Amino acid sequence: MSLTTNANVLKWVDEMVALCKPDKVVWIDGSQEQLDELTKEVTSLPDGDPNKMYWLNQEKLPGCLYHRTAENDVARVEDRTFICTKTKEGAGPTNNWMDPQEMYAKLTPMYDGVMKGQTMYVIPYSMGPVASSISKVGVELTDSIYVVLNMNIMTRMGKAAFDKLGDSNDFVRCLHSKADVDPEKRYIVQFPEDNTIWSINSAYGGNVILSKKCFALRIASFQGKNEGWMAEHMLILGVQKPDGDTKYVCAAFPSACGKTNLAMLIPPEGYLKDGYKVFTVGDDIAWLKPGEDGRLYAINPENGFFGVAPGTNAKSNYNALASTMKNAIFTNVALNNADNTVWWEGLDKNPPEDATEWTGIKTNGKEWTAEGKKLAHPNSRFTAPAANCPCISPEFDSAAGVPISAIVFGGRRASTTPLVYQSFDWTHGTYVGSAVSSETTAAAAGAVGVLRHDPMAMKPFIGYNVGDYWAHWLEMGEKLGDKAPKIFNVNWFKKDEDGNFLWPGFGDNMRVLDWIIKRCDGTVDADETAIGFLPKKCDINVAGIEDEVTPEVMDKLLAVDSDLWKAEIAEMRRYYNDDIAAKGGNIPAELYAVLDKIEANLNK
Ligand code: OXD
Ligand code: MN
Repeated sequence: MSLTTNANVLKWVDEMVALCKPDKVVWIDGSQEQLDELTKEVTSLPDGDPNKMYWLNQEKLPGCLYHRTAENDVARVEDRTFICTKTKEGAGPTNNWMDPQEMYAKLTPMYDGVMKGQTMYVIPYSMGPVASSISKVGVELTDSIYVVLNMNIMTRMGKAAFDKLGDSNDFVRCLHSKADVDPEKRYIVQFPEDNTIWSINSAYGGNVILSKKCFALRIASFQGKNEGWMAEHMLILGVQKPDGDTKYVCAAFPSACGKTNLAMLIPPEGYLKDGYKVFTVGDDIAWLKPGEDGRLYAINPENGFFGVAPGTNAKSNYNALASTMKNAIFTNVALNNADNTVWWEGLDKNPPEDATEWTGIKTNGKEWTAEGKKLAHPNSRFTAPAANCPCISPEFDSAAGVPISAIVFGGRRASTTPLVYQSFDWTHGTYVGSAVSSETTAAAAGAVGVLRHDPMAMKPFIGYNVGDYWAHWLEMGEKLGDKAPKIFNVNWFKKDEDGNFLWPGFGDNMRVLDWIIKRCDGTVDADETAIGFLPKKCDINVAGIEDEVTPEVMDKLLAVDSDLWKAEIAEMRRYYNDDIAAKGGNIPAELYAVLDKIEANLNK
């Protein structure tokens, strides 16, 4: 029975049913009974069925499930991801593009009859607290129970989303079919002008939880441009000071730069003693909108974390690990067969002797067969409810969102970029975001240490032309005026001449957040340099780590090497000209002016 009388929803569902031809249509109301029934069905599938999910040890991991995807289906597929706007220019130089009519014509035969013999699940969901005016509704149609159960963790799923929508046509139409999980026919397609997403031939989280990257970043960034708000690949955290005042910060880093760790940071002892607390509002995505008071407010549109498991342990991220201890779904990690729990590289130093590799092969814990000799896939994931997180913010469900004081960009840079600096103003901050880049690590295939541009950490997620996206940033800055958040850049990864990291990172990043917040409060001075405002050496609190971060080390961390920066500016000019402007991106003149200004500063 349908859960809504919304004519737009009913018409679209009818059309998609006529196309996909499922045997049955089930409307997901979000009730526990229905979820229990679906869980029973998916865990009762025979071993070897690719859709099967498994119960884990219900004493140690209550409510937790396990799933393996096909070996060819373990990550997002950027080369098969498209932005289909009417013009190629609309998608711009950072996206794959195809004409929408051509793409519909290509994909329609693939969806024709694809759900014969199967059930179509209709999933209504709200991105963001149901009561928030910043939130938006999506509806995902899928033939996968794994998707339903993931969406239940990652979004506010169920009838309440339809109640929020009412009769409106403002919902994102998401169609997913796992089809044959054929990598040659895998497509992840956004049609921003139609509020539509079509995903086919994948059953892996990032390609099928369509609320996440597809809606909350690609479609939402396009909506934000048209409606005067922003969808960003940013964590949101709150720092509560001893006097009780909480300042909120958003931060955008490319992958493998510790975004989830910063979002869930545990402050160093001295800060804890003084009464500082850090709260997580979000670990991946922020929707930002000016509030009635003219400040910029953020909500986390998601309701859970879809985190990378390897490397997560009680020391690197206690709060993330704690979040996975109940009602979570683990995908492509390894199994410890001795007690039916999970394991991944970096959880501890003791791989289980009786293990099942992520590929499903049982091993003796010594001779592993999977490529790369890892028990868990390097991109194995946990899907965990945000409510499990010990440091979840009391404002997590706030309809108004939280007021943002600072926006922080960062990347992995062995040299050039100092530990932290503040942009001169919003326009310069927009430039700093456009210049986000990171050096590749051994975690990804290909050469190590190669610089990759990843503007605002949004390169794979901007749902329209990157030049227009930068122009939208500038417009937002103009609208916010002197109420705009201050914009900073951080680099936790600077190295000395011998290749050793100079900064301890993890919880000690609190010391940098502390300076950032003091800058927002106007309680600390800074040195004006060619590239922005830098901390005075004595203003980064190193109490407790003086042996490691000596004054000499701090000098290196805060150094601005003029030759390296001239090379950086030259590379940015090349990037703007060759990679963006020459390929159809209109770069706002204001950003070229920033390049000119910094260059002139360096030549002074
Ligand atoms: C993610 C990503 O999974 O950014 O969050 O790739
Ligand atoms: Mn992400």
